[in-house]
Amino acid sequence: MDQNLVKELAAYTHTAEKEKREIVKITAELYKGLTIEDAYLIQEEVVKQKLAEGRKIIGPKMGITSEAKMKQMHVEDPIYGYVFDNMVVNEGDSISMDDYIHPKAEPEIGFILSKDLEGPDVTALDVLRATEYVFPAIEIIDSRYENFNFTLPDVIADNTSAAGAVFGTNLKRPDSLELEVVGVTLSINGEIQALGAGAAVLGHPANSVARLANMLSKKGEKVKAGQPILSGGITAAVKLSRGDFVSAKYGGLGDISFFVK
Ligand code: OOG
Ligand code: MG
Repeated sequence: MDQNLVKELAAYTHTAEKEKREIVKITAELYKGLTIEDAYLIQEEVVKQKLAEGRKIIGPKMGITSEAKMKQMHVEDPIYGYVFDNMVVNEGDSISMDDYIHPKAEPEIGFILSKDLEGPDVTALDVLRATEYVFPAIEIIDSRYENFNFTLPDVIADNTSAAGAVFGTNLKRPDSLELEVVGVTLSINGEIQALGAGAAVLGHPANSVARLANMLSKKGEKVKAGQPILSGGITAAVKLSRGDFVSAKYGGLGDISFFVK
């Protein structure tokens, strides 16, 4: 793919993100033949542009790792993107609807590794052996595309809709839990809107982190120790509105919450 086009399409999604403005998906008109490989080149360019603007990568995220998400978004394969410093929301804090286009929240299980993981043959067992802590998280996604309408390459080129992340501080050792049977409810104003269990994420959330390591190895990168890693939405994402109190409650991993103003 032409390097100028990569830059242009990266600026297309990145500018929409900064201006909190909806755009038409790339594959509708601008570049109908966008492939997944092209899309990751665009994502890399988005990352470069953000770093050049002084943003910092906090950690990687996996997406489209559960059946609930595949069905909701009409796409079928796991993808990765990055959470940046300006996306982090502290537990119990408020976000403002003004900072987003049409945000949604999804409960996830986070990982922190004590050693780097390098693909291409990383297994869930390798991930669990390298995991220092797991923690509860809520991801705030905000596709820059109209109505969250996208193909897989479109959403990859949009840094997988990354817009916010609440990392819970209730850290647990991975061997103190059976992550696949950790249940979670996501509530808005005290009413359960979505529920699931860790197994929804590729059978076990550690499979998702293994997949991340194996995908990153294609570009010679590793999953790094110390970074919080989002393993992907367990349930469908829930639309947010002003005045919402959003809380996720996990079996054995505690609760996290935030407000929407
Ligand atoms: C894409 C991001 C998916 C997840 O956890 O599945 C994602 C989207 O749904 O807009 O972060
Ligand atoms: Mg997510």
